[in-house]
Amino acid sequence: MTNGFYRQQDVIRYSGEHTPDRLSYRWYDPDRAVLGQRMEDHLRFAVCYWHSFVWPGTDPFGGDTFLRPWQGAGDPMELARHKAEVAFETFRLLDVPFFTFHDRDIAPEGATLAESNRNVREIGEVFAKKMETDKVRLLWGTANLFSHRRYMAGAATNPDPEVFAYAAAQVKNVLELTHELGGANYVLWGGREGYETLLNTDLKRELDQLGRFLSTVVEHKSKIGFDGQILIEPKPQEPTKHQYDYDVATVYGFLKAYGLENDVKVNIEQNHAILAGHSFEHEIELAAALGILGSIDINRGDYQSGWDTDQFAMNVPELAFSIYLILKAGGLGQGGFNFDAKIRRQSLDPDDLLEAHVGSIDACAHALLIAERMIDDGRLEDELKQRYAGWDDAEGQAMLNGERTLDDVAARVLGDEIDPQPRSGRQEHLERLLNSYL
Ligand code: XUL
Ligand code: CO
Repeated sequence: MTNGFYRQQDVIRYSGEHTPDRLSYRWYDPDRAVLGQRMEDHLRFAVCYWHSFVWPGTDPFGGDTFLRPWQGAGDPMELARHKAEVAFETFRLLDVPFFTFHDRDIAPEGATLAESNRNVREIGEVFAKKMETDKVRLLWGTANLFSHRRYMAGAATNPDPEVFAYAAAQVKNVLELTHELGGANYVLWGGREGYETLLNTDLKRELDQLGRFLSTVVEHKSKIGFDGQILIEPKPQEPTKHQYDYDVATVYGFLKAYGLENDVKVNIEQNHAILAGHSFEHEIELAAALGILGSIDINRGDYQSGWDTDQFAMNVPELAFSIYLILKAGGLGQGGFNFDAKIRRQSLDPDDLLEAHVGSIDACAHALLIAERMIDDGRLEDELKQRYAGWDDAEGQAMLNGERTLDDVAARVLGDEIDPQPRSGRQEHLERLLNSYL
């Protein structure tokens, strides 16, 4: 069933690097073995519901541009069913293994929370039925705790405890649906968990509320036997001026403070990383070092604008180094690469939506193959090992393991007349080496 939405009718397949075909994969070959694992299982791509099927093409200065058939007037649940048809047709055509959604993406808000929850469950049943025969699985579900005006001053961090309670009731419904659909993860992005001004904000209280909220989610996960990961998605600002889940480092500090560092990981988004003044690679490497690397929202921010442009990731060299770091960290496990990315508002043709995914899937697959060469060749890793080799010596290990006091260390330096000589960091050499794999 295509609903006549796309011109493309056949599942998009790998046709090789030189195919002139617009809707064929040039690099993404799902069954190809990469470092002993299928390409599909390394990358675990997901199509997101919100940008691809909900966003109508608005920007702050202009209205809807896409005018999709399910975005017009009509019975909201009928439109939601139509949207689900096209969404699943998209997953089928792209041959992706996963999708992601917010509750409010898939079903309309009702007059009461009970009605909203029922609407979400009704579309959840449509998904479950389709998933009996389709290949696609759920990478993660999440609750939209930021669009409705009740959440304008935050959800968990709202000064009104009834808003906290309402948000908790909404999360319970989506967490349970995610569990029933066999979701691999559950994501919390604190879209309004932050503040506009400290003049009206009790920061300590709000952090305690957020800590408690997250703990209830973790407790409920165990209660219902959900074995997916709970993930926080860091973002520094937008929509609020300052968001509590600023970046990976801030989230880790927050998890430690509330004793949740073993229960919650992070979902890192490229555009959020650069909004925080970091690189995507920095956020990946730090999360891996702290043991909280969970999943990726793959997209691309514009380096000149200070907002979340959410473009499809197409920069192969940048992706290659990022994927290299993920491979070195042991891969994403239950996580995946979720296309939290939107086409530009002028990309009106339905098949533009397919091609955006095809292009970015190819960019990631190409990058994965480059990263494989980097791993197989091993020179980058050797250079790194060499740089720290001194720490593997007996004395380096003794200092690191706490077997030397400040007195011991000082006595050895003075006694042996130690005079360390600086060594080159070889950055340009390494940059050339990186380029040699592209
Ligand atoms: C917003 C964002 C969200 C989360 C899910 O910037 O990235 O779409 O990924 O709520
Ligand atoms: Co995101």
